[in-house]
Amino acid sequence: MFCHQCEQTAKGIGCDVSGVCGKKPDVAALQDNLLYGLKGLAFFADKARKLGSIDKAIDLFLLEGLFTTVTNVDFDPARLEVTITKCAELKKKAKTLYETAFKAKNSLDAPQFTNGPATWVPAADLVKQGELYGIKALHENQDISSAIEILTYGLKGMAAYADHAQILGKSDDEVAAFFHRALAATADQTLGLMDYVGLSMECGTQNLKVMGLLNEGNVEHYGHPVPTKVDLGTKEGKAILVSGHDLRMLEELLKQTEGKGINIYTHGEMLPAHGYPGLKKYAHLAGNFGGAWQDQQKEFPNFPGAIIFNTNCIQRPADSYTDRLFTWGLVAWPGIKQIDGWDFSAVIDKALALPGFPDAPGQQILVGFGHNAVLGVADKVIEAVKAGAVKHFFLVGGCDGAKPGRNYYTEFAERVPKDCIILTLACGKYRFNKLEFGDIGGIPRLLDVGQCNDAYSAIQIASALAGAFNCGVNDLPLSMILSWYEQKAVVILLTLLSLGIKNIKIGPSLPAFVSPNVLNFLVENFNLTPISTPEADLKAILG
Ligand code: FSO
Ligand code: SF4
Repeated sequence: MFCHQCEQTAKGIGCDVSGVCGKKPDVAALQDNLLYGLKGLAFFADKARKLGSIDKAIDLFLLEGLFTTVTNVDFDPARLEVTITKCAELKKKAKTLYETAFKAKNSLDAPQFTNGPATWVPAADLVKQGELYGIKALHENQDISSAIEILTYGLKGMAAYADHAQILGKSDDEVAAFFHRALAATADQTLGLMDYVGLSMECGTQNLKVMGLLNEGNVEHYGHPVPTKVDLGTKEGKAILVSGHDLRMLEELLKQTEGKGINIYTHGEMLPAHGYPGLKKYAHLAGNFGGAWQDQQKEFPNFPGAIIFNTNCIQRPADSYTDRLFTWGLVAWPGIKQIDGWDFSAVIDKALALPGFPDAPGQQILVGFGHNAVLGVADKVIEAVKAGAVKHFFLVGGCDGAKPGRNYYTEFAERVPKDCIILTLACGKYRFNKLEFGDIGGIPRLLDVGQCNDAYSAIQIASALAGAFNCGVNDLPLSMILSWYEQKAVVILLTLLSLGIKNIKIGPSLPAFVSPNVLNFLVENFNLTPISTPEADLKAILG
């Protein structure tokens, strides 16, 4: 195996014996095989679509297939084999759609393709077959290979958001067309470096649309987030912990547990759920438990109820809680019970059989500062900037992770001068969201914008501020200090770059899949730089 798609990759180079995430070589090979099959599917789906032949099942499967290969999602070889088989069926369907549409248009048989993913069919030994399709076989040119990887990881990240959006009934045909065209392009040996750079920028643009769709879906279902205090303590009663990102799944669980004496706690990236009126109305949405995803093995043994993951980031479960752990959607771990569909009675029964929590009030933290809430007090914010009470805004956010070096973000937030406001989002906020930051004239100094996909909200806030000050986003007193871990962070970075946002600082380390020349390109065109020390970076920003 060889994988370096995430930040914690072994030695900063690549996982080649086993994944630091827990991905075993057979699972890595199956994921590589699936990705290659998806390229074949995209190849024909793209051609069929260009001839007017569209199939919704193919569009959906492409998203789910890509999301399956995101870090910390699917570790189950048996499930991956089923997914690969489905990929083969749909690829065959896409080929037929293309050939039929071609013949109808040209009164000729469609040309046959004799190499590349177009010819992919699953072999008897899927693991062995997958070993042929690793990233080392992508392209002989290191820079082109790097650019293909950037695009691929961007597509994987966008697929995760597009999947959440479609669960809420939101999809877009232009986005589906881009997925097919861009994924097919990753195997097109006629393309060059700048083609992939262009496609990566387009991926960023499409992802803004996808995050917008997801935001729209969330807001239509649950209302705009409002500032809300979240309890970090516990309430007496049985308990279920929900980890992941999917609000719709949480809503369904809240409905099914109403009146059963079960309290629902959020974990990790589910924390922003508390700010949505349509979710906070459930009195048994009791609070938030634990820190970011990488602490689950330490914290879950102390949760006396059932635990369910609806997306990444799942880690290898410790034995002490495997019997009360469940997965839903695309997340899978071998031997862990999977909830297929929307019936959570197995999780509820498990929670009822476990002791639950006593009453133990704790600290409260504030969430719910999406763009609607922040822009609702825009006048106050603009006034404070004009009066010199607010000197600078920092967006300090992104993913958290286990590797050392992430204390930078805690220290950075602590050192931000008292006349500056910190916007945060995604799981990286757990590095500092329990600290006291106070306020500036009633505006909290720490504003939790939401989940990673709420980068959409942060972009809306930045654009509105730029509008109010009649300048570009790059001219605002705003600096972005981002932390990355997996492929959703990659696509968010592509979105920011596609908007022309410069001077972003990124850490804790640079992606291993970015070649030196591609990195130079990013530095020269966007002044994208690695973090250094909180003192030096703050000094460089504030002067
Ligand atoms: Fe974190 Fe995991 Fe939300 Fe990621 S929980 S690391 S970028 O999945 O998506 O921020
Ligand atoms: Fe390694 Fe990350 Fe790949 Fe897992 S996803 S195998 S940790 S690079």
